[in-house]
Amino acid sequence: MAQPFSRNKVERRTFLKGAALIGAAVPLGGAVLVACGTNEPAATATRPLPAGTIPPDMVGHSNAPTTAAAAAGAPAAQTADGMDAMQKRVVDQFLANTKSPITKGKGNVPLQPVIDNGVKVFNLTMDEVEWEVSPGQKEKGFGYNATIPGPVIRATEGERVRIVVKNNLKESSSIHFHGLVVPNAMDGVPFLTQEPIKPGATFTYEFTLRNSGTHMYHSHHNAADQVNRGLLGAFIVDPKDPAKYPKYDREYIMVLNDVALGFTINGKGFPATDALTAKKGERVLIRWMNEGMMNHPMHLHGMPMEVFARDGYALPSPYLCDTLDVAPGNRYDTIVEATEAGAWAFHCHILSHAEGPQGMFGLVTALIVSE
Ligand SMILES: [Cu+2]
Repeated sequence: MAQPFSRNKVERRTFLKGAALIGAAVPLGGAVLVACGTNEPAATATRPLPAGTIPPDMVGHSNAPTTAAAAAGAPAAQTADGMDAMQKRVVDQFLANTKSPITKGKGNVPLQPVIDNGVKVFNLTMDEVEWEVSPGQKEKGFGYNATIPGPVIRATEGERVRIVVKNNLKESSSIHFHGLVVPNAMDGVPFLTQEPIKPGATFTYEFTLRNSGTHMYHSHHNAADQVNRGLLGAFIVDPKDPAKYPKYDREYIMVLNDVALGFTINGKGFPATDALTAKKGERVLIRWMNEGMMNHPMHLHGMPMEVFARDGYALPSPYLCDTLDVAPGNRYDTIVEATEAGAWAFHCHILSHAEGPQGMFGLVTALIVSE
């Protein structure tokens, strides 16, 4: 297939337009991406970046401009063509990722409970894990059941749940159920409500789900390191009466994080982030949660988001926006009506979390709407 745009005059807007042309074909046919040459494996070796190319606030943050483009021997960014080639390369990788994963490891997998006397029992472990954040970028992470984010815990308002967790780490930990109304002893704060869960030990949490909504679970021990490294996950409580929740056709959970593993959505940095896909006319539910240490104003091109719940509580007046600032600890429930076909960039608008000389990275994905 011909290049949909000139390589000599590529700028960001053109890239995205090109991505839209390619992306629109993605759900329909198989050969498009191969023709774009995106199937080559990413090299694992990293090369030093040209001096001065790392945004100041990204120094020490490992996933920013160390894109696979730089790693795989793409031209350095000293020239316009060199910079453009690197930027194209990561977009091509992202589009290839919509066909088959370009990194190992996947988080947010639904966790099937075991039923014990009417109680839904969820079994978790806390593990050290080598986590591939973006192609070739492997980090020392911590994960529940060895994934980042941990598995999705999901149940219905009014149900009783038991979470049994074994600590396989070399340090103590605990789990806090962020947003859930629980008995104090189940709140997961070491020395305030429980003893820390020591290495090798198992702890059991049990409570009845009193409030529905988009919630989270995460470590509350050495949290700036443990949560940042990946001890986090989504805890979704569906309302007892489904009529109380807006109708939707597809659902996505978007867990934001930063610093230790770089800027990530669901444990991956662009180009390894999963695209959101929809058919034109569908209502796409997106559940946002920020487990990181910075605000992330998430911006969708092309269509607005309707925000109808914050922290699991229905808003009295839902509102439309195209940029939603998700602060650490916040959750938002939003619906996008997929009225516009194409591949629409969806990214944090603190631009040093999203795009540099080597191309887009970190908190970037796309909503790909097919006809
Ligand atoms: Cu951000």
